[in-house]
Parts: sequence; C-alpha cells; structure tokens
Amino acid sequence: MGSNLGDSRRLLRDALDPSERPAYEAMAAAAHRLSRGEGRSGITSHGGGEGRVALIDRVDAFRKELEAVRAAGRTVGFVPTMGYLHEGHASLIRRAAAECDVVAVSVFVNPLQFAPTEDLAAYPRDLERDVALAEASGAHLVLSPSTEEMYPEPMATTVSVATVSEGLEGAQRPTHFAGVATVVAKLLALAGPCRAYFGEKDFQQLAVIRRLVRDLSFPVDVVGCATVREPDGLAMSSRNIYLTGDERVAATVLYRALTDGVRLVEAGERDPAVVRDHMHAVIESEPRAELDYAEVVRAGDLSLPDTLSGELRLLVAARFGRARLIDNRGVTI
Ligand code: PAJ
Repeated sequence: MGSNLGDSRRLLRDALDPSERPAYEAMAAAAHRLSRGEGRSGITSHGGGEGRVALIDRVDAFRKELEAVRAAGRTVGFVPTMGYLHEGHASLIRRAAAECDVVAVSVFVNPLQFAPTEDLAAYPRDLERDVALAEASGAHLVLSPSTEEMYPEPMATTVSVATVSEGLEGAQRPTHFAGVATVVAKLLALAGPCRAYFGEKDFQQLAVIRRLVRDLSFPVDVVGCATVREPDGLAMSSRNIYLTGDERVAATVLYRALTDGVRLVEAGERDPAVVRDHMHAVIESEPRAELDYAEVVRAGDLSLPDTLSGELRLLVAARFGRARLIDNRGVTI
C-alpha cells in the first residue's frame, strides 16, 4: 500500500513540468499527512466519512499544517469561533469552503474578551458537536487549543483598536474589543495568509477586525458574511441558549425594532435621533427587555451622523434575563 502510494506519486510527479514538481510534492505530502490523521503531534482525526476533519490542539501544529497547504499552492479559508456552533457559524464555514481549498475553524472561548462579571465560566461548550458540524459544513481542520496552549504566560501584549472600538459595545464592555483584537491578531498570525470569515452579526467586531488587519498589514482578506436568523427574525447566537421560553419570544423585539428603524429611514426620515428614539420605544415596550442601546451610525467607521445619508447601520443591544443579545441591520440611502 505504502509503496503503491509512493509509486503513483512518483509517476504523477514525473509527468509534470520540473518547475511544478516541488509544489506537487508539498501538496502530496500535506494530503498524505491529512489523510493519515492520527500520529501527528497535537493532531487527531475525527468523523467517519470521506472528509475526515483533523482536530488540532497545538498551535504550532496548526501553523505547520496551514503552511504546508499554502506550500502546495492551495488557498486557506479561516473561520475563528468560540464554539457551540450554530447555523450562523456553519454559513461562514460553507462560504469559506466555496471560496478556498482548505478550511480551518478555530474553537476557543477567549478569556481576554470577557469581563470578570461576564459569562466566561457559563459560556456553552460542546466540542464533539462542533467538530461534527464543522466537518459537515466543509471544514478540514479544527483548532481547539486549551487556554494554557494559547496563553502559556500572562499576555504582556495587548492589541487595541481606537475609534471603532469606542462607542456602542465598547462603551458597555470597555475591555471587550481589546480582548477580541488581541486573540484575533494571534489567531491570524498562526493561520498566516488566508481569507478570514466573520459575521455581520457582530458588526462592530467586524469593523474592529477590518481596521486591525489594515493597520497592522496582516496578509489576510477579511470577508464579512450576512447574519443568519431564526424564522421569526431572532439572530442566531450561542447565547440564545440562555433564554427561557418567555424570553425567547420577547427577544424577537430586537429584530422588530431594527426593521421598524430601517422602514423609517426608507420612508424618508433623516434625523438619527428620531430613528433611535423609535427603536428605543419599541424595545422598551417589551417588559422582559432591558435596553442597553439602540443607535444609527455610518457603516464605514461607526461614527454618528448629524443627518442620515449613505451607507448606515442600525445597532441594538438588550438583556433578556441572563442573556445579553446584540443585533443590527443595514440600510443605504
Ligand atoms: P463567536 O461568537 O463564536 O462567533 C464566531 C463568528 O461567527 C463571528 O464572526 C460571528 O460574527 C459569526 N456569527 C455568529 N452568529 C452569527 C449569525 N447569526 N450569522 C452570521 N454569523 C454569525 O465572535 C466571536 O466568536 C469571537 O469574538 C471571535 C471573533 C472568535 C474572537 O474570540
């Protein structure tokens, strides 16, 4: 078997133009390593079918795998997540699989982006299910490092992105975006040149990451993907698991407020305060909702316009019991 593989690989290689042989060799070696699954340091293979996904818990192994993929002339798509994957994450992985040769997903609940009062310990986790869902959506590698593997010593370096981090979520969660920017910078450094997929669901996060990549010249194309919703409009989120039955019904008020806001703008309203106040009133009409903010900003830099024009984003945040939920919609006039 081994020598057959070797013979056929040699035959194929010899048929190629000499200039193409190194790339072919690197690709064949990477494919062989991926198909072998077990036995590599920090890597195990999962899943029963043809498309076995490699589960990697070591950051060096992850870096090497993706380097081998690129050495073979193949492109990398990367989808960073905190796990407990749902259809929103799956849509990012499917898009990456449609646009890239090899898709890597990271599953890491990043302590740096949680304040001491937030839900780090309670954040839902189910790695086995995540690996199955990632594989079914087209992923080839899942990086799932421990906290010690990601942060072997307390981080002395923090990446913080001014301006776009400051309002909205940044005002409510002052240390959050530095935690996000720091882990994303580290994950992108590990992944190397790639297309990286992020959801518009976390619109401010997407703006922070775009700015980070631009300012620090990461060799990464950031791809923003549309929000996936439940049939009643609620944006999918790992945190929806915290909602009781009544809160789950109440939480649809966020999408209703955004939809009303978009309609107002489309109907000609140009005063941001009117749109904001209307969204406030809609959310406050729901007794189970505790409003954090409702705002209309310029989509590009999240700044507050005096008069509404161009590409705009409406953003809302509210608490429903234990769950703090965010959502947003765009409108262009
Ligand atoms: P997490 O909340 O797991 O989300 C991972 C990615 O999935 C993010 O880019 C997020 O915007 C996207 N996503 C979540 N819900 C979505 C939905 N309903 N539709 C479309 N995309 C959706 O965001 C994070 O993790 C972390 O902050 C991370 C970037 C991984 C850094 O730790």
